[in-house]
Amino acid sequence: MQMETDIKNHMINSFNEWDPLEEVIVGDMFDATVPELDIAVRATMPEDQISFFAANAGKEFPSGYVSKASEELDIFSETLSKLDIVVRRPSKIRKSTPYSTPHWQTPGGLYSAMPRDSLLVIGDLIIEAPMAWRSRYFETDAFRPLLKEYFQKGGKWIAAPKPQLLDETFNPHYDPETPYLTDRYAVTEFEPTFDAADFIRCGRDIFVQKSHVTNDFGIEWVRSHIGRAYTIHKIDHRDAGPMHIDATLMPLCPGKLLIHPTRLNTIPAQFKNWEVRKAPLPTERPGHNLYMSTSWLSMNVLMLSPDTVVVEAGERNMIAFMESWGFNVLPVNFRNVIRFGGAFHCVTADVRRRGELQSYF
Ligand code: DAV
Repeated sequence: MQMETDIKNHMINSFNEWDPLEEVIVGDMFDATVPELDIAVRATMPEDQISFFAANAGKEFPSGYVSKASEELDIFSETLSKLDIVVRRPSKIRKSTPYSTPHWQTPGGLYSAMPRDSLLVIGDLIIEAPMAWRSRYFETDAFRPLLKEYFQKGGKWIAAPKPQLLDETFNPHYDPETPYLTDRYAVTEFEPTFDAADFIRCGRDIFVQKSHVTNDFGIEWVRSHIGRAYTIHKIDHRDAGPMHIDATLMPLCPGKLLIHPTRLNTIPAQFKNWEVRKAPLPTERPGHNLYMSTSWLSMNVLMLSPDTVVVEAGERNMIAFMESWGFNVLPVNFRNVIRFGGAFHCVTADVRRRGELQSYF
């Protein structure tokens, strides 16, 4: 009994993507800076944005877009607060400062907008991810005050081995079309790298995709650190430019799995008794440039509970789809945030949900 009480009182307690949300970190856009166009960035960014990255590395993103996205993030945060969800924000640390290691230098960082990428929350543990982009080397700094506080209040906190990100980490001959067949990803197996957003949690089962930022070494590192209570399953995808699983495979609640219509080669066997539906087409937004993603961010939703989902207000198909699947939809305007590569799942790290470790399969 004593143990159960302890678990319920943990500051960090988040085993899946849907238990009722109690506390969440929401990212911010402070000093968002265009990242250096290194090999791993090149491999994952939209083709029509490559010249923008090449010309603007280390400079600020167009400030009008940044301030509009900031406003949307603030409104989203207030909306969650009004629902009695505790919202925490990163501290304001400059991103436009050049930095170097003994081996390389870069004109600056990126942003603190997407804690889903840098912080992997599993149960009562937060893991700082060893991210492959040199521009994201210090990204967790802005979250350190929160991480220290969570630790002091009983959470567990570790950082994966800091990668060196030497040239050996990257494969200039990565396969831009079928890396899932040739196994030629932008990151080599020189050292463990992963972005937390390549993992998605369903209690005792965690799904991961190998990608241009997450290698097998990184996946094995996570496996060896989270213990026997969990099983990690590598998904069989056919994404030409994979980076992050959360616009490909989105478990919404026990029994309901949302998938991208074409990116999965096979649906993981664990879901055989779940209802699996393909995401509807995203809203077309002519002239609305997305610097860092496809429009499939329409799938990048956040569950507030097993029956309530946050969807981008302009995604009419997705809203209707979710309603007809039995969910309550909270529409939130995020049209400017999505320019920067993420929607509601990406901009959050759900540190506490009301629930316990279970098996759903
Ligand atoms: O469709 O560009 C976005 C994933 C965001 N974490 C895409 C994938």
